Amino acid sequence: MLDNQSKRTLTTTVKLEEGESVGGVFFGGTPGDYIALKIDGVEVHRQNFTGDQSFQTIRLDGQNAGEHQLVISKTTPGRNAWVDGLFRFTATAESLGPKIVNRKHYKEFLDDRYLWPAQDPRWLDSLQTRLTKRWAFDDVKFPKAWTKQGRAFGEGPVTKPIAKQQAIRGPAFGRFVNSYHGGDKSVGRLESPTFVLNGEPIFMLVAGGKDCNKVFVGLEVDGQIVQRKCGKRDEELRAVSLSTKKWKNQIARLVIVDKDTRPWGHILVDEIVLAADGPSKSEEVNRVESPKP
Ligand SMILES: [Ca+2]
Repeated sequence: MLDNQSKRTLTTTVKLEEGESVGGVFFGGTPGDYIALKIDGVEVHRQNFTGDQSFQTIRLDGQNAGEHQLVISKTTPGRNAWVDGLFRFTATAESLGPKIVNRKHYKEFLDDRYLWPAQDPRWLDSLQTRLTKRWAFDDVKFPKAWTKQGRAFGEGPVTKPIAKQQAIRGPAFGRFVNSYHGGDKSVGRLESPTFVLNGEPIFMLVAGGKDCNKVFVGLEVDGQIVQRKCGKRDEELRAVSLSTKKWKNQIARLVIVDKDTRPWGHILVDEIVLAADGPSKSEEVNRVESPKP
């Protein structure tokens, strides 16, 4: 962590090979703060801090091989900016993974989030070919068209444990859904908008209580919960998947339910993705183009 209370600008030298970038994460900062790469004092890539209190990815692409200056600039005296885990790496859009059809792909996708800023067009392009839907829960409010009942889920996704909640482990990134608002005794429900199942799996991170009848993420088809997942009575976000094959072409929605008032009556959810339809990379030889619904 860098607490640069006293200095307004930190500069260090970094030698980059052809095609290398500097990665890392930042947390906080105030609007106007930034991290940048320069060559001979001329800026070649800058990322501005937005002041959002959640983890965001740093990615600064070098220009040619050679010596660059890495600059962290803090504009507001007395306000901190946190920058951590800076590293050199080579990642091209081509190296981004294939369509997410298994848990290994999903975990690679989770790792990729540390390399690509959320708004990087190459990252967004790659997601378009890999995913049909993604709910990252990284905004202050719940995603558009999701509905909420009860008070357990609070006013929106959070960045950290609430009150006396234990530390949260696993690949939490940015914000996530947490039904611990008001403690275990509170209840609530979140519902996604409806969507057509394409037969591909749905992946997500889940933690919290293990009574899947009372606290779970469910796939609802025709008003029935046809699949459900819950936690393991701890706060570790684990990758789980819901198969949708049996209900292909049917209309469904996801529900996140907390109707448990007992100890461990809460659930955490993050990073829900629906794999893209169409063939995966290994099947592309026989690819037939079909219009997206
Ligand atoms: Ca509860």
